[in-house]
Amino acid sequence: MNAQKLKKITTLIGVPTDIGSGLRGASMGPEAIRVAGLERALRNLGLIVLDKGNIIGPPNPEEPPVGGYRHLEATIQWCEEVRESFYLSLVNGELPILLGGDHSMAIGSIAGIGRYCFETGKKLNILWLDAHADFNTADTSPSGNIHGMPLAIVCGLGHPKFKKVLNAKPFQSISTVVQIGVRSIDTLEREQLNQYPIHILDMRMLDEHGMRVMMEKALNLLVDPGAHLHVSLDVDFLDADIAPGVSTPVKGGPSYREAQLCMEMIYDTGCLGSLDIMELNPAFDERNKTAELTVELVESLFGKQILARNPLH
Ligand SMILES: [Mn+2]
Repeated sequence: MNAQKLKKITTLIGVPTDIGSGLRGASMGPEAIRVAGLERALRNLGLIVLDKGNIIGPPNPEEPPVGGYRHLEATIQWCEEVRESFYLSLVNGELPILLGGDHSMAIGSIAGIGRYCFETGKKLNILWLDAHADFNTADTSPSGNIHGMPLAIVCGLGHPKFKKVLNAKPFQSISTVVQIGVRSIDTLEREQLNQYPIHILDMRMLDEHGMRVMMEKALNLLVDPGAHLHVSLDVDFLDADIAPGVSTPVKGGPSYREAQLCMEMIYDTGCLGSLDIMELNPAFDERNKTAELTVELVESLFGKQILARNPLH
């Protein structure tokens, strides 16, 4: 239990776009999370919170795919802005939190983290919490929506133009990737995923062994003093019944308590280095309840506990 190692200054970076999604609305995510009280919640935990406002990028052109990708150029423009903000925040010794925005923007955050890791000689370990594997490329994606592709792209697959976004070669820094909560994978995506050394702890494994055992396994792989730990949280990780405010809900996900345990166990490691909060879609939410639930989870991720725990137990 080394939670005191967590950085004290967090930076909120709003990325209001749904350019990588098949449905509109995630562009309203950053404001919904702010309205749900994220900044106040983090301050109450003793953190210094710098809200940098929103990144500005091109509007959603709502065009069909070209060469298997929808909105490739505009997505790259957004991701380059995200990359710069994330990199700067890390160089300043802060813990950046991306307020998405659809999940394609994780290409930008991970590009920034990758550059920071490359320059500081750290390994980059990623925990990807999501109902989907996000490992499509143009060859495997049924839709061309880039929010189904970010993990494949940061692993070096996808259109060559993404190499420009990933100028610091984060895939050279990426050491370990663990996915938890996966319950929806496209057929060709599965074949592509099987060729990469990604640890997938899917819902079947969660059902059989429980969240505690799965998180112990994940954190054993991810926690390393010489590594930066990035958590990419897609809100559709959560069961669709408790988190309706997403573009692509999938039933049969982690419950409220399972998700809380997941967050608390990450906090206990003291190793969280950066966070994406992705795919919150207020257009599908009910009175902002998914945003409020997300804030509660992030509180646990930053140390809110029911009781102060004795580290020996
Ligand atoms: Mn996702």
